[in-house]
Amino acid sequence: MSLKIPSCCFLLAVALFTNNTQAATTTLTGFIFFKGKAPKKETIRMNSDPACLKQNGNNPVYKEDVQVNTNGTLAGVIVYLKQGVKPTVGDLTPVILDQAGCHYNPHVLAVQVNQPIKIINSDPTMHNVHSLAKTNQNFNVGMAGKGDAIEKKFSKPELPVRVKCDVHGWMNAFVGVFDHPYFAVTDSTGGFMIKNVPPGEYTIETWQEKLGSKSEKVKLVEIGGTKKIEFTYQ
Ligand SMILES: [Cu+2]
Repeated sequence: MSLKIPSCCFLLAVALFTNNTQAATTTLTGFIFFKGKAPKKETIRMNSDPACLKQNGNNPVYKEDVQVNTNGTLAGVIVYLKQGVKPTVGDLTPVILDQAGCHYNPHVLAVQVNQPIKIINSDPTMHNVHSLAKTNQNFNVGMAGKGDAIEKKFSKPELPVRVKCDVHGWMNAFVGVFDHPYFAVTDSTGGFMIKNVPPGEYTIETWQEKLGSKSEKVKLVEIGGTKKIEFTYQ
């Protein structure tokens, strides 16, 4: 005799199962703090190219090697899962690296392996975009003027890949390449959020171009929800 399950019960079971699957992942979120006196802002001298000065309306542009936000946090810090994470392919939507005002925007970028990086030139001057990877294959491309765009990818995990412009010696960007989607870059709020992290034991690590790295072990059991983590640089 076959057992007949009423369709309402079947739907309920599906709903419960789906809910459970979603609940099993965790969102890692928090802030990167900077304690102490913020380093003095350093102006970039762009005098060698009048087009660069003009693009910025002769306003000062500051170095971004240590970006302390007004709320005492740090921008431009990469936060990522380092150990315990299996290679995973997430959303591979292209990300933009803009050369605007003779400055890379963003200064710090994080991508997945094979995620397209659309590099654009928004300036009416020549830039050349030159990667200095140690593990990945490098590129060095001249971009003659406004509206030029190219697309590049990195095929292996690497942190950091420095990108520079040989025309304007001050132009610097850093790219973190990961074989999973569990990373974030802090912005002007100093906050980060890494979604959909499966249960497991991980090392969560930070990278800051001048101040180095910090790490912490996290154990995520199948509780779902949110786990808060903070890091403090001095
Ligand atoms: Cu340039």
